Amino acid sequence: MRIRTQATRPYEDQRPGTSGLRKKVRVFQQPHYLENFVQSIFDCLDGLAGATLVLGGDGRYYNDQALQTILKMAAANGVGRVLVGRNGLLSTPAASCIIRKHGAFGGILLTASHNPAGPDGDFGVKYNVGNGGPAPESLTERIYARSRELRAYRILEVEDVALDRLGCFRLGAMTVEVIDPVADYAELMESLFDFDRIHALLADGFRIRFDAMHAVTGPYARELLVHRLGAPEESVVHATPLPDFGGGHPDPNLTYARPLVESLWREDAPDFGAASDGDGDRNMILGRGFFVTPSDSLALLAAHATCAPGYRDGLAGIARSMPTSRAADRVAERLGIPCYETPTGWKYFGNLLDAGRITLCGEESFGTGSNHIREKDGLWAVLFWLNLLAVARQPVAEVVKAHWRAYGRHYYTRHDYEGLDPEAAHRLIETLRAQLGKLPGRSGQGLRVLQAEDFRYEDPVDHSVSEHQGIRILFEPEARLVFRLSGTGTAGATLRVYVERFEPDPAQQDQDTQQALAPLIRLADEIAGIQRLTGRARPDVIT
Ligand code: VG1
Ligand code: CO
Repeated sequence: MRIRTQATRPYEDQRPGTSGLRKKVRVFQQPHYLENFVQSIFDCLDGLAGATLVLGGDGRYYNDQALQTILKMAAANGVGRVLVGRNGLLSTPAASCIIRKHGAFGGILLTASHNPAGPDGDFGVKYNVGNGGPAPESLTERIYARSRELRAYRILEVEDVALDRLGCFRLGAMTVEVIDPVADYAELMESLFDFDRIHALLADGFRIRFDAMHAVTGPYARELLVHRLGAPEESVVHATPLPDFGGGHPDPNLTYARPLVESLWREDAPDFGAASDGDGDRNMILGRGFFVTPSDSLALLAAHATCAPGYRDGLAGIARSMPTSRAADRVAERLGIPCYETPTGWKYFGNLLDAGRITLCGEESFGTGSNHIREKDGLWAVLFWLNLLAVARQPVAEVVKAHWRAYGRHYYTRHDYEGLDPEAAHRLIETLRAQLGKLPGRSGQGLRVLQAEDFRYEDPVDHSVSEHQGIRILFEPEARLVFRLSGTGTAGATLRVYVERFEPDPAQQDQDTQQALAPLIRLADEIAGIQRLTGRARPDVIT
């Protein structure tokens, strides 16, 4: 076995976005493309020699080749040991859990999350640090800088290795340990939630349906919901991870998880429905004929947190990404705990979690999590909801409506305009930015602008600053518009428009969301000129 130093040329487009480097599979298939990025990661890690890394992915197309390449490169770069999920599978939350539990130096996660997979789909590589969370921006920027000057990478010349059996083997001087992808994660879940109580709920005939969308959570959901909690086998559907996710788009929302949504609106609907995304970190929660917005879900879990054994002692604080609705803020206020507002992306929660300032956190994009790991966690949210319902013994809709009566309702929606001409999308944001100073005081659709700004975040722990994290406009009476461009897309630009309005009056809390927000939605177009600048009359996806 020989270590080869392979000459290469730098690529200019390897800047990680909101969550790792995401590109079309075909981009990753260019000569040395993956290798360059992986070598750039390794070159930026001080103390890698002899260290333990965790490796796994969501099972999508190109995972297999990438796993082999990364293992050989890790061996050539002096890594001591790699823990890899059997068949290369690890959900993002499980990888975070394993990094923490085994005290690993970090981990490489192969996923493009909810983006479609297959030869024409997307692929992604994300580096997570020793706390189990996504690398902070300072590190991803260094990796990017390195990728632009890289001239060579190191790789072990050796045959591909088999990853389908548990156990250890050597690869050059490095140890590879193939581990059960589910065991550590399932054990952690059992330590947080009241499994006996959930078991009793299910035994009493409470029916659930979990849609793994042919992505990574199938084996996790089967183990937890069926084997440990006693739900009937048919409660978990689309449970076999497929390289192309069955041709679907594993994004758990009302648009892409349509079959699940329809089954919850049928006459014989189950009591509870849930889905997760490609890599298992997102969740969607449904009741019978009822959709829980992710923002409400965060607020509800916070309000009911002490019903779960893992949170019995209460919460230190809550954090939400800036575009997420302010429902959680109201709960934090009543609990007398701080609520932090961070830029979009899970990496911004890491410092707050590590410093013990927050216990729960979430994003409007179907992401919820806690200090148990450093990623958002889809099945965790599902189990938390089941724990809550096992205690409340009320339908999902009742639990949510009671919350609205107690705290007020935040009507909330997100409109996505996908595949835009990047120039037009950037012009829209620039135009908005240019008029921010003139907006306060202006009125339209019965709302008056209180404040308009380009969101800037200073991390309260390490004081690092992140600029241009979205344009937000606050109105009176309490309402809000946020505009930002996606940092995870791989084709054209995606404009996200986040719309929120607070409704304190219980008599007004039963409206259709799009109707309740219609004036604000019109205002968004008036202010930002969406149709004028992008040529689009309506969004592609509404969540
Ligand atoms: C989107 C979401 C963001 C989330 C990110 C990664 O980013 O808006 O809230 O953290 O995806 O989620 P963007 O930049 O496209 O808006 V996942 O499940 O892709 O790891
Ligand atoms: Co994801």
